[in-house]
Amino acid sequence: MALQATERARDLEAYQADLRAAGLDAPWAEPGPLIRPKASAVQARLWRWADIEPLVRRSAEFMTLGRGAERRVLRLDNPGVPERTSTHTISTAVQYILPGEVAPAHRHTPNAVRFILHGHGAYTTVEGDKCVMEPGDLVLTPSMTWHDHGNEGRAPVMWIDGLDSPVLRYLENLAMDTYPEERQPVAAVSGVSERRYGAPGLRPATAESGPTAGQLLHYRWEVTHAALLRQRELSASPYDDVLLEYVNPSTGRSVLPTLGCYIQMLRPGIRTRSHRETSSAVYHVVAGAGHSVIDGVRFDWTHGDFFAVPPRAWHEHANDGGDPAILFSFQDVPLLTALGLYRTEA
Ligand code: GTQ
Ligand code: FE2
Repeated sequence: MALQATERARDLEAYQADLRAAGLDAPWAEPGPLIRPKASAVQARLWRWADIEPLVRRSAEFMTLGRGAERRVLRLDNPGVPERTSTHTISTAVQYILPGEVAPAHRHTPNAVRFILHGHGAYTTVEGDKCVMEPGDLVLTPSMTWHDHGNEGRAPVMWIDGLDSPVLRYLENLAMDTYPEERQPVAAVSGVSERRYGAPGLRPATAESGPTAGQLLHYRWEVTHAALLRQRELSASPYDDVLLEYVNPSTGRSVLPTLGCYIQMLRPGIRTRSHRETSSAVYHVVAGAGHSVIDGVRFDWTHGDFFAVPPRAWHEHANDGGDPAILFSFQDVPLLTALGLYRTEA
């Protein structure tokens, strides 16, 4: 009997060697179910603005913008996630641009979003449409749209970049082109997308063509902030309090196919109920202070901080101050939804 068992084991080893040589694998040879649940590599974590800001400012001592070093960015690195991204689907960075500097024109397959933090007079030109950005504004550079940035103000400008580059990497379609000139030519009138699509409840009735047709590229802080404040006395979500999604005004869909952008107000004293989602998120604290409990761990946050919520992690938020707390977030909800995989659990 024992001899037979060892013989069988030896035969199986030989069989598996034959499988490997033939480029095959027998999952039934390993114990356990065929589809094994895998814990998320994404960690719940907090990045403090008090740590980030001085390091962002110091980065200018070590790098000069130009060809080969095109963006002065520091990425929010989630330990455990390969390729140093903030979640497995979302790459987040803080970008810093000094007065007079130009970040040269290029385009790439990842979709990107910017949320402006500090400084005045910087612009992003998207397909010739110059968007002059102010703090709190959101600017889109959809996949394969040409874009360049510059700072025409008198002080440094900082913003957040959110990209779906991990998704493009996974899909093995990460690609980038450089524009022949440092900057794109700009249209005679700036802020074209905002002029066409920026009025609530109105959209052009005649179809446009071109790479950014039908899209609002620039969402202004005044509009966003007013929309939040108008809901101060209204009933809201028990899980998120007042939560708004930035949408494409032509379609009502998420601003990008993979990444949704959200703005949220936690009213003073609010403590939300815990829930979890199949999606992941990166939050930025625009105003106020409070805390979130993510999978049982409490993270206290204040103005400027960032935190990541892994997929399926229980999370709840609380505003501990006397003023509204405002959170901006990138979430991969649209991607999960498109795949029929978006779920929530209370
Ligand atoms: O500003 O175009 O953080 O292309 C990463 C890649 C920013 C940008 C990033 C980019 C950009
Ligand atoms: Fe870019």
